[in-house]
Amino acid sequence: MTQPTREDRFSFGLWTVGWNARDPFGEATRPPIDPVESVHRLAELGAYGVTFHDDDLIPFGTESGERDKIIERFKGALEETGLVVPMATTNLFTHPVFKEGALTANDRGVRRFAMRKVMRNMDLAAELGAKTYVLWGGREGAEVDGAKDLTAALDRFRESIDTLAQYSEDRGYGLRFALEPKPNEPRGDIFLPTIGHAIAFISTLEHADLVGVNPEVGHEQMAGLNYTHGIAQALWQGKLFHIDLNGQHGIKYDQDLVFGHGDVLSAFATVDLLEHGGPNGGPAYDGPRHFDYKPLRTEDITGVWESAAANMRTYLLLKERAAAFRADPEVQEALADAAVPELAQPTLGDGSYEELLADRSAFEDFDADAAGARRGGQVRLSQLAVEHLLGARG
Ligand code: GLT
Ligand code: MN
Ligand code: MN
Repeated sequence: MTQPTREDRFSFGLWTVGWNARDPFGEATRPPIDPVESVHRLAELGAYGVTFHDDDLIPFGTESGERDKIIERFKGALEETGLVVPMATTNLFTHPVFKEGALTANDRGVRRFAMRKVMRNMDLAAELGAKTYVLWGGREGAEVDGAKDLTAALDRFRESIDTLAQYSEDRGYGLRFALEPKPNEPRGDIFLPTIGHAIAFISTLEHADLVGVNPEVGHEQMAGLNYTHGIAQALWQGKLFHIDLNGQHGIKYDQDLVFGHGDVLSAFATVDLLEHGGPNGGPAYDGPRHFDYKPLRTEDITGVWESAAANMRTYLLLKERAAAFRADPEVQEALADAAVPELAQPTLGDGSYEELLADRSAFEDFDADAAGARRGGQVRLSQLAVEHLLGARG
């Protein structure tokens, strides 16, 4: 059960295993990996999909004849291995041209270039069968508030995303777009910093139905937020179009650790939600389980593939533990004791406040002190989760 198969729908970005470990303080510690090699290794390890930025596959500035050859070779690797491309994205952050922003740069020429760069890679994404197009606006933001017209930036963001969605529709690509929030890094402050900001922004779009979110574990945790709560809201609003799983230890730089190698209790809750929906059976996620992590800089190439395998194995272990947790009669009893199932019951009796006003037991005769003194039962539930996670039960 902890051996990944295609049915588990695990996918990886080329930029994850392919990261050569250059960081702001030091040189690369590993040689680059040929994307074709990554496709083969990921397939052997049991992944079903590979994702990429345009520049991960085709280095920035490659002339078109060479570009075609690279694409053909990549397609060959996909055919040989059966790996699919469920998602693609654009690098709008590495080249100096994007230092002040891409789709929201002050410089209109940069914005127009950024838009064309996205459109060109959407053509390739559609050709390779991708269903989701991720937009991570790492350079969309500012360090100096006075250097950016903040509301105009949101206008330009909206204009770009609506245009890209229209382009996908007109070309029959059928792509759905997933905005990836992040609070900061590389910009001092990034626009649409959290899941909540992104979902609120999406509601203003002309093509709101085609746009959702791609929340990353570490990005929400960098903002001190509860990732599982965030994706639950995205699911509830039908906006969880894609997901970036990884690990993070609290509020600090973006660690991009292996999934579960940060806040493991939170990872347990995340897998439980993704696999089972809420305890009262809310919607579960049916998209790819995509890992966006970085193999530690200390590792050599062996460590790279070990870490890729670790993401999948950790997910499957947590899935197993979450299923055991749900199936445990004592957990069922503890859930009932903590009144968890009761929340699924509407607050109103017949849907009107008239019934509520007429019900003396709801207010006049309600014993608030008794309700306030009621047993919580939550510690027991928490301990049962910890014990399942530690393999101490079933
Ligand atoms: C970049 C970022 C990730 C995004 C990628 C998509 S690129 O590595 O740190 O979180 O998902 O553009
Ligand atoms: Mn990250
Ligand atoms: Mn990500």
